[in-house]
Amino acid sequence: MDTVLQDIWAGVVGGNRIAVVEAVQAALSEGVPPKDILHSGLIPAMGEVGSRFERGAYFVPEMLVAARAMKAGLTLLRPSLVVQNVAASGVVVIGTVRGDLHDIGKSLVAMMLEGSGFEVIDLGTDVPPERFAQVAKEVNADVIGLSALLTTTMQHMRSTVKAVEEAGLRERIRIMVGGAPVTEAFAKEIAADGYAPDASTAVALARRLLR
Ligand code: B1M
Repeated sequence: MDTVLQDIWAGVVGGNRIAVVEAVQAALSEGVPPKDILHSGLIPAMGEVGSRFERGAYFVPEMLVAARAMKAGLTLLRPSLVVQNVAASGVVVIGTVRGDLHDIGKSLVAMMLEGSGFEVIDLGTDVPPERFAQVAKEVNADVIGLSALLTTTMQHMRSTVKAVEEAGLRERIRIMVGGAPVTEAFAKEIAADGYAPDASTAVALARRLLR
């Protein structure tokens, strides 16, 4: 691995925000493509943090500082990811479902959608089902994007689909879902319109749903 990418990886795993900011800045000025910084530095580092948590080597505080360091890196990448702005392709209301505080994946998907010309309204984390429906109606959204990182909270995707149905919006608004525990089969089971495993597939899916 490139030294600078290794520094990014180590900075996130070690929860060292300043080291991550410096390494991402160095990578950008060395001309490392933002997608390499993301896919060979930041994202694998969070994977490592997750494995360390799973085997009891890390606890919540370590995950938290790693997440802060990753977010600082993402903030620097944002202008490069949102650079190829084209005409608005549609309106997406996105959020992490009720009870779930994980926001990095969702924010990355939001950033990539914005970079591909979508207008994105990001409702943040722990979003109640009715709020998705209410905002989607207010802004006349084309797509609602739901993210969940916990096997427990992914169940709230089902109640969100239901809330959108109950608000009388289901015919008009497409719903896409994603997040580590979510699968294509689960998306089908809850009657969502599509599932994407990562941020770039999410962009392709949103485009397809609008066609
Ligand atoms: Co949490 N956590 N966490 N955590 N955390 C996981 C998810 C976990 C897998 C760790 C582990 O055990 N290996 C585990 C879940 C187990 C399970 O349910 N199966 C877990 C747990 C257990 C918990 C707590 C319960 C821990 C506790 O308190 N005991 C707790 C729950 C809090 C809550 O939400 N109520 C908790 C808390 C936290 C922190 C707050 C400390 C922190 C989050 C900080 C933040 O987000 N601001 C945190 C973190 C950082 C993680 C890990 C390490 C990293 C998540 C991440 O940011 N990944 C995670 C382990 C892991 O994922 N390996 C873990 C990087 C990100 C780019 O990937 O989010 O998957 P991801 O997003 C991807 C795709 O999934 C997809 O595209 C993204 C980009 O490619 N995608 C979509 C995501 N949303 C999409 C939406 C789409 C389409 C694609 O369409 C709309």
